Amino acid sequence: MAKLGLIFGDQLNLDHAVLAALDPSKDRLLMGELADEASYVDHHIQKIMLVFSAMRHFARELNEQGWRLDYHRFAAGSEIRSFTDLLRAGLEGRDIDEVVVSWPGEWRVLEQVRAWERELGVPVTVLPDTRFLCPLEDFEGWAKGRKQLRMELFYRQMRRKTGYLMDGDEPVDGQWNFDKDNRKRWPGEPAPPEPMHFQPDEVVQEVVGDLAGVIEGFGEAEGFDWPVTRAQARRALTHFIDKALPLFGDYQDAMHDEQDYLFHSRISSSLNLGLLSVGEACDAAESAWRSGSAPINAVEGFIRQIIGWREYVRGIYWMKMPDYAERNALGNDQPLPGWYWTGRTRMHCLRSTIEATRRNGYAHHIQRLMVTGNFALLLGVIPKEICDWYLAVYTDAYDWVELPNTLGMVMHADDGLLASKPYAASGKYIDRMSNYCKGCAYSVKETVGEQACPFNALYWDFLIRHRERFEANHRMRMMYRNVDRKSSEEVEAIQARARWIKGNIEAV
Ligand code: FAD
Ligand code: DLZ
Ligand code: SF4
Repeated sequence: MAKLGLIFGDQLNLDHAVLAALDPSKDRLLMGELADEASYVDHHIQKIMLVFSAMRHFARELNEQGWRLDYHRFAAGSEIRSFTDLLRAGLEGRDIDEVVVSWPGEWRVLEQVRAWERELGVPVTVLPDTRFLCPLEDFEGWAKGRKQLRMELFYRQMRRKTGYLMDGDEPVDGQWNFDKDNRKRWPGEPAPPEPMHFQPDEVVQEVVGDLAGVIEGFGEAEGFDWPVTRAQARRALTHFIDKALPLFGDYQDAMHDEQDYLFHSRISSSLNLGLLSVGEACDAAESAWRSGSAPINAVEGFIRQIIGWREYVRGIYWMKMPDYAERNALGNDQPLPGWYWTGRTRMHCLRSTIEATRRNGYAHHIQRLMVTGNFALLLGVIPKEICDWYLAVYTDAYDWVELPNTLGMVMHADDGLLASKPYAASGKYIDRMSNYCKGCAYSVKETVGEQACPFNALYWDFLIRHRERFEANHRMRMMYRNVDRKSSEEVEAIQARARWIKGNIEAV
């Protein structure tokens, strides 16, 4: 009798609970490129190329380490479409007494796993996912009994637990958070470093061949340069730490229409596939600070994103699913504009961000939050539609991280569980943090009239529409004071402009 370990396509780490639990001399492993996984949303083509290529490389590594692995390659028309099909085929004709997996990255997949014992008649063990620092039970323990689940408090606990940037029980340099130093507009210099590009190797090219004519996906395949192996991911991390980390903090919130990455790390796809560990990313950043090659605002900001936000959103996801995905606290009813998929809008900030997303399968955090996200919030897009868009268009997108960021942080559809106030902003914010408005057909200074920046009327209309819900929020008091300064004629004109934008959204 033997065990069968199924390795999910985003858990490509050798420090894997399934590998630790199995014996390569008698147990077997199973992996599969699956039509259902490649099509549950209209993924960016680079995401599918990345996941399949990284899976094939990892399979090679497992073989080299002596594991007996059955690997199902993607084939159009294959009857093996889902994880359940894959497992059924893997069990056939074999004497398997236990299936072992590690906790998957999506509720949808966990539901399949939970049905296996009944459907396939085999005991199934689900082990923890070793790619995260905070076990799910620990997150629940932290959350229990708290009225508010503020990220900042969770983050401080994670700093204490991991020891990152700690001096005994106190944060180094006397502060937990240097965010106020991290809001500079990028003035055009210093030039950001070229990110490390990885030419598609023979494995990527083979995947491209297998997908040709079968899966088109969103976006462009041309220009694919993502790390597909652990060695490449480590080189990309080192490159970031040496070249970009020192200014990561200063320009963390900046945007520019000719700079797709500025000083961001581009490591999310590698972290989320298991090619890089959270520990090695944070160790490298802390070492840079200790050796004096990167300042504290950059290093603290970077570590906060990883041991703070990343672990926190995962905890929220698993604690609140499956109901979380259905939430629509603001009662949104607008469909997602079609140009989110094409970039064909006259609004330069949105066009530029969406075109870069089509080109790269990437946008950095502030573009996701304050451009594509903010517009969907102000317009009142149905949460499920905008969540599916975010889940599709980035190479780093998986439900556990995409959903809380979109539904919670951006859309406030969880009624403030994740963010104490909505990140609603007018065009003024975008103008302050980018050069987009200079190249735009609209005027950021105007609120009504044909040439007025659509963000402006939608922003005031959003505040007016949701007054009852938000006016008592002390963080929004100033916003409502500004609403109150508007005359009734101004309010009417704003609402008329907002109605026009909604009615003509495809032409905006
Ligand atoms: P950097 O800016 O260099 O940050 C370093 C790392 O911190 C990232 O690689 C990432 O692992 C982590 N991080 C930063 N912010 C967050 C965050 N809010 N939540 C979780 N991790 C964070 N990130 C994803 O990995 N997958 C997603 O599907 C995803 N969807 C998002 C959707 C929306 C609407 C928003 C606002 C944010 C989303 N994020 C998502 C978070 C963040 O935008 C990306 O992690 C980041 O842009 C990735 O680029 P980077 O590696 O250059 O990040
Ligand atoms: C995102 C993705 C894609 C595109 N394809 C596969 C696949 O073919 N096989 C696989 O095992 N995983 C894939 N994934 C990741 C899954 O959708 C899912 O997010 C994780 O497997 C859950 O841990
Ligand atoms: Fe975007 Fe408005 Fe600026 Fe145009 S004017 S780039 S729509 S914020």
